Amino acid sequence: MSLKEDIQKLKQEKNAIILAHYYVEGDVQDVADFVGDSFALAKKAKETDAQIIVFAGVRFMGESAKILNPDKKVLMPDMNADCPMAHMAVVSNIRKMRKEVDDLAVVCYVNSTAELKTLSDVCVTSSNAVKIVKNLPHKNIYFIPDQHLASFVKEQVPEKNVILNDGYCITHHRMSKEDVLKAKEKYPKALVLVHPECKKEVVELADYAGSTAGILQYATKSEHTEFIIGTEMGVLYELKRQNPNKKFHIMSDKLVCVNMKKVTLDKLYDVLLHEKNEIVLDEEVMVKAKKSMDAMLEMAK
Ligand code: CIZ
Ligand code: SF4
Repeated sequence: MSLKEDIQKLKQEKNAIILAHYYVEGDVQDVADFVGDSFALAKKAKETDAQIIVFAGVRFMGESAKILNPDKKVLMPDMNADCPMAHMAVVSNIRKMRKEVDDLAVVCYVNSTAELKTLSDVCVTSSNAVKIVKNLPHKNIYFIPDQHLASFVKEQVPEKNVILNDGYCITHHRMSKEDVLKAKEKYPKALVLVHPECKKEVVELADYAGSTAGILQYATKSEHTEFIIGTEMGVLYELKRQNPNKKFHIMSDKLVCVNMKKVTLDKLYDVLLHEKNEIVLDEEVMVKAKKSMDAMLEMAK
């Protein structure tokens, strides 16, 4: 039997489900029960009846699945697959901001540690950040940790005072205006679709900016047949699968998230077999973080 078949068999025996992010390798996406962006995966994690969730993604995603399913086992193929941006907000700054700014909501991108979520009023993903910030009753919004998604939201919701933090995604942050122009020169007929984790100078040159799910939907519905993609290159696998007759070019070879690529089929099989690398969180952290995750799920409806 092949490794993929072994994984399928083990999954059934153990009543396990595999959730995979678009950014992991294609062969890992192949064994998943569901592939999606972090928002869709968080919702799936909440709906499942499976006893074990294997999360093919980075640590904050596994933590979010655990927060929404405290009674389930959440296993990570590689515990070192962690997102640097998830740690890029300072607890004392959040506390200071709460003291100093009236009528303030702390809005936390889900790409963040469980601890940061406990200090926030509501979580958001790139799919729902604009909608949620728009609908919050507060005038002032401290958006953590990503400065670029914050700046994208600020632009879309000018009626709010969105205060930026200095975090960023090390993968998307690598893209510059020059990378967009170079790609456009190479593929002049292609539309440019980017993730709002990219810098403002990149988003400004794009035909569309949105979450990975948004990019997929845009490319699939569009009458255009050629696209330059400004997000992690793993998403090309699903773009091509859904649109075999369209052409997709990655904006730059630098768009690789090394942490997502730590997830491999071998590791996935091993953690499922031995039920190891379980996400364990402090009870109080889980309860507090769940409040901001639940607030997101409610407000995004
Ligand atoms: O950069 C990431 O990790 C993204 C875009 C996650 C997600 O699906 O929102
Ligand atoms: Fe983190 Fe960026 Fe990798 Fe996403 S792509 S997991 S935000 S480093």
